[in-house]
Amino acid sequence: MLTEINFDGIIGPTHNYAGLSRGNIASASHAGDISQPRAAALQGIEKMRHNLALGLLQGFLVPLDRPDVAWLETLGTSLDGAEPHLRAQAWSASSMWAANAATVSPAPDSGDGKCHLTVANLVTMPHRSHEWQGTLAQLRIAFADPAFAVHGPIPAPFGDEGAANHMRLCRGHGAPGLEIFVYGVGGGRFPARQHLDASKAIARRHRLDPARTLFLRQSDVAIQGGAFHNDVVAVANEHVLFTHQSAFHDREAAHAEIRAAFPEVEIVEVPTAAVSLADAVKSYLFNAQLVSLPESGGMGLVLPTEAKETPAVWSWLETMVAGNGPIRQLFPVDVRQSMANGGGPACLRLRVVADPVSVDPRFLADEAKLDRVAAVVATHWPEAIAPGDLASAALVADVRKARAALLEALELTALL
Ligand code: SUG
Repeated sequence: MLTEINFDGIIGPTHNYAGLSRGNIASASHAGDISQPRAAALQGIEKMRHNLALGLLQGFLVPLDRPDVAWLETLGTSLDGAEPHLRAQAWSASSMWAANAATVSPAPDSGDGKCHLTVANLVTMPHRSHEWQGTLAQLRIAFADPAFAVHGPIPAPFGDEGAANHMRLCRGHGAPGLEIFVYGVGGGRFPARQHLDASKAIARRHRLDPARTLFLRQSDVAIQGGAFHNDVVAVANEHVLFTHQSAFHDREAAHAEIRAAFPEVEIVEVPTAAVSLADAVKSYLFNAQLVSLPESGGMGLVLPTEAKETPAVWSWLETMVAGNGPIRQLFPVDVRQSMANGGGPACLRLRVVADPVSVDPRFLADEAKLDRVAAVVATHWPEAIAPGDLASAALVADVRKARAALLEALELTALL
């Protein structure tokens, strides 16, 4: 049976705060802080456990081999010789944000009845531009079954940031859906990371029906306000679109296009007067996992704890769940280590609608497997990384050993 499975990026042992993402306010404001990779990974594991307990299906992707020496070699340098900004870009654990791993079109949406995945090229940010090779290697293993078609990246210079700029509306996850690609137009102080030509290329490759595909422009106000991905200001699940008033360029036209293509849509909009864009970005209210709860039949929001700590946001949410709308429950989770780099609960996961039996079981989670992962993390992940540590040969050896131990525990040593 087709079901939604959330694949979370396991937070890698090189997690650090290098201030690498221009336009991502959290990344810039935490630049130079001391990170806590072990605590970060354990927070991510707790989120997976939380969602398993809700009765949701959970998978994961493993951290990439970092620091990426091969990438530095292509730049004619090495870990020892690299300029500090290149060294930091080689060290980034940014593949934890699995929403940027790929764009996924479930089988009912595609012309050939396969679930299509296109690995994101992430070319706008140097530290992310060398993720796709390691991510693609995993996607090819996890989704090797003929039920899937896994594609390489869209060529540069068309920036593609994966599922973070893609939403799907449908009657149920296994039913045909309306796929919405949200792109940005450059020119402002902060870069637009998703290019329209990339979105259109993905739709063609995934053999989507043009009548069930929309390309909507993200508002410049949102991008310049720190919403570097659309999933910072909007999230969809089944027939519900949960969005901030300032998410789309020409809001009325965007809503009209959505309603015309998918009349059953229920748009739950948060007005700027109730929650400012600044509060939405700071609290990551929309970077929530909007999930269909198997038990109650309603929907729930898995939100960062920062949403609870932002008074305007929490009071709006409490009023919403007390009403008669489709979103019935709020589940704050602590992913502060990731949040400090601009990654909330929704950034940490890639949604794939598929029959779980068609997925390589090594990438699927249960409590026992998460116990094993947590034990490896507790033993091998560094407790803290300060910016100056990135020059340490001893730390390089430690993080390599840590990743190898994880891959061994998961029987994924083919990825070593
Ligand atoms: O690409 N942060 C990530 C956060 C990605 C969030 N993902 C989604 N919204 N789906 C980014 O900006 C910061 C790394 C640093 O500064 O060290 C970083 O890459």
